[in-house]
Amino acid sequence: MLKPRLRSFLGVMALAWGVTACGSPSSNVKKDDTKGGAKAKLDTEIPEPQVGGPGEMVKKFDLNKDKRADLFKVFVYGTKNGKRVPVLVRAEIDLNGDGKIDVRRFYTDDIKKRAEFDLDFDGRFDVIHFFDDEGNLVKKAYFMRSRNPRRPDLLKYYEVVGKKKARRSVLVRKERDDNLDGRVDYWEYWENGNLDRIGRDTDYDGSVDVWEKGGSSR
Ligand SMILES: [Ca+2]
Ligand SMILES: [Ca+2]
Ligand SMILES: [Ca+2]
Repeated sequence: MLKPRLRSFLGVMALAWGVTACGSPSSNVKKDDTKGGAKAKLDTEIPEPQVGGPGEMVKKFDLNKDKRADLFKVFVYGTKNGKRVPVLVRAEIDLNGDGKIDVRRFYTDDIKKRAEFDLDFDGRFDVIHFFDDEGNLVKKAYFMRSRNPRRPDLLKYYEVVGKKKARRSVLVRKERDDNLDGRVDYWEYWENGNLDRIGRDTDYDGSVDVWEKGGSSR
């Protein structure tokens, strides 16, 4: 059985993905729906996340209907077809309702360019996804062990294949920095969904010492 908190978290995640994936951001702007009615009872023990900065407008959404905002859409004014309109630049989500943001998605010209995830809810972002100009995933950077934001301990690279609606991102390479010295020491090369070969830099001088044949089907 799923715990209620986890169920709520999964619900918010599913809803958040649906809402933030919708077309034109300005058409999705709704009134703040967190005010609640007579029955509204705010959990004052945990403050809502503080989202937005100077020049930014924040629209709040309560996706799991617990009377606390969990999705925050951030807009700045831009120009579209000669008109001054709010433009979506960021969506921030508190998945587990602890008052801290766990997912941030960044947009340029309505296309998502980057997404950051705090997978273990400790307030530190652990994974960053990067997208190309069409919003296709091209890279993931993991900071599971590394505390240095410039030095991910794992990178995954993707190639975008297929046309139009069939476009998808396929894993082609993994690079790992096992000894956390900022230099890759483990490589995986993937072809057609299969691990083709592995390279290891066993003396950590930056170049591969041992090649192994892949063979895994995943
Ligand atoms: Ca949170
Ligand atoms: Ca974390
Ligand atoms: Ca290394």
